[in-house]
Amino acid sequence: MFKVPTGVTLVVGLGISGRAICRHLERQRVPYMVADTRAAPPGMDDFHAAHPSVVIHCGQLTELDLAGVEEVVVSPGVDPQTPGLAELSGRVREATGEPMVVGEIALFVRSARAPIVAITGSNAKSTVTTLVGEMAIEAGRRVAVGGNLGTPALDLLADEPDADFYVLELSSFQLETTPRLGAETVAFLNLSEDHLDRHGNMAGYRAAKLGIFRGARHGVVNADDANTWPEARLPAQDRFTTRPPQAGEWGIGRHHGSDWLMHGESLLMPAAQVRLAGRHNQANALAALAMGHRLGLPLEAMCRVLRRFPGLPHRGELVAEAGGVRWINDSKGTNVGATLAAIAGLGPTLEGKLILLAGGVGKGADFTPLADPLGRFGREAILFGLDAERLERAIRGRLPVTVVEDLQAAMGRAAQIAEPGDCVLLSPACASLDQFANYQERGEVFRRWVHRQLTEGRS
Ligand code: UMA
Ligand code: ADP
Repeated sequence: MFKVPTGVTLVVGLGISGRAICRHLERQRVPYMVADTRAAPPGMDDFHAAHPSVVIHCGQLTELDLAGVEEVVVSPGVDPQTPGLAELSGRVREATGEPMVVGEIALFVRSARAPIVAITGSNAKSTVTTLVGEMAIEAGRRVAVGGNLGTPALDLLADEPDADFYVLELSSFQLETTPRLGAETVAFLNLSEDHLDRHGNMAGYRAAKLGIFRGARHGVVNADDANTWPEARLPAQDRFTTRPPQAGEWGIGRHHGSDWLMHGESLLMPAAQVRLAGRHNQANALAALAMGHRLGLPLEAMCRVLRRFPGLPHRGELVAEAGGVRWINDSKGTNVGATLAAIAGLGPTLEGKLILLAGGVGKGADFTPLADPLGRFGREAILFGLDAERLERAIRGRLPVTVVEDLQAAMGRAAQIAEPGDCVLLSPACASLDQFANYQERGEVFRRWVHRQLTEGRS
C-alpha cells in the first residue's frame, strides 16, 4: 500500500489529458502525484525524466491509500468507478463542496476567465466545434478551440489567456466528472449508442451528456432528437431541425424549388452551398449557426465559413477516385450512428454500390441497425478486428460478408471486388484501439494504402 501524502492532489492517467492536468497544477503550484492503472503507460520515461521529483504509481489504484488525498483528478479514459476510486466517488471535499473525484474540465471551469462554449453529442462534435471556432475567427473574435477535439482544455488556458471565449468539444467521459460547467452556450447535437461499456446503458450515457446543461445560460438542442432535450428548463434555448423550421427554429425549408437553411422565416443561404456534404452536415451547420448567433457573430461571416469549410480529415473524406471507384476515409465513424449517417448520405448518390470496411472495438453496441441500409446499398461488407464476428452476425443474410484479419486485408479484398461507380467506405462503427493507436492512425493506413495502390497501378 502506498500512502498518498496528506494534502497532495492525485492525477489519474498519464495520457494527453493527464499531462495537461499536471502542467496546470504546476502553474497553480498545487502539489501532486500521478497514478496510472497500466504497468507502463506510454511516454512514462520521458515524463519521469522531465519531472524527476513527481511520484508516479503504476498499477491498480487499490494499492493506494487515499485517506489524506486533497483531490483526485481523473483522465477521461479512466472510469470513476474503477476499484480504488469508486469508494471516493460519492465523497465531497470539505474545502470546496465539490466532489472528491473530478475531471480536467472541473479544473478548467475554476480557472477560465472567459465564457465557455461547449458542444457534445454522439456524433458531429468535432465538426460543429471547429465550425463555431472558424465562424468566430471569421468574425474577428479571439477564440481558443479544444477539448476532446485534441488540444486539452487546460492547455488552452495557458496558450490563450486573453481569449474572448473558449470553444470546447466535450465527451460524455469529460462531462461525467464535471460538477458544473456554467457555460454561456452549449449544444447537445444527437444521441445514439456509444460507450455503453463505460456507461452501462443508454440512460447512463445520456445522463452523462446532459451534464453539459448544468449552469448553462443558453442551450442548442436537436428538435428531431428528444434525447438531446434538457430535463429542466434553461434560461434560453434554440432548436435545430432538418425539417422546415417552426417559429424561431433553425431548419431547412423550400424556396423557389431549392432547399435553404432558415432561421424561423428568414432565408439564410442555399443548403447546396454548404460545402460539407450530406443532410447530416446541414444539421451540423444549423447547430453552429444557432450557437454563433447567440454569441453575436454576424450571419454573413458565419455563412462564408459554411461555404468554404471542407471538413476535418477522417470524416467522410474523399481520399481518391480511380477507375470509377471512390475511396472514402470515415475512420472517425467510431459508432453505429456515425456509420449509419455515412451510409445514408452516400448510398443514394452512388451509381454502383457501397463496399463497407468495418470492425474494431464495438463498445457493447447493437449493430443490427446497419443491416437494412447495408442490404439496400451494399455490395459487400468486409469486416476485421475484435468485434468482426459480432458485426457479421448482425448483418448476415442482408449482403455478402467477408471477415478478414486486418484493414490491409480488407482493402485488398475491396480492390478485387469493386466495380466502376462503387464506393469503398472505411466507416468502422467501432473504436480502433484493438489494432491501431487511434482512429487517426487507422485513417492514415487507409490513405497510404490507397495512394500506394494508385501509384503502383500507374507505374
Ligand atoms: N488508460 C488506462 N489507465 C489509466 C489512464 C488511461 O488504462 O490510468 C487508458 C484509457 O482507458 C484509454 C487510454 O488509456 O484507453 C487513453 O485514456 P486517457 O484518459 O489518458 O486519454 P487521453 O490521452 O488523455 O485523451 C483524452 C481523450 N481520450 C479519451 O477520452 C479516451 C481524447 O479523445 C482527447 O482528444 C484528449 O483527451 C484531449 O482532450 C479521444 C477519444 O477517443 C479522441 N475520445 C472519446 C470519443 O471521442 O469517443 C471519448
Ligand atoms: P465526433 O467528434 O462527435 O466524433 P465528428 O465531427 O468527428 O464527431 O464526426 C464523427 C463521425 O460522425 C463522422 O464519421 C461523421 O461522418 C459522422 N457525422 C457527422 N455529422 C453527423 C450527424 N449529424 N449525425 C450522425 N453522424 C454524423
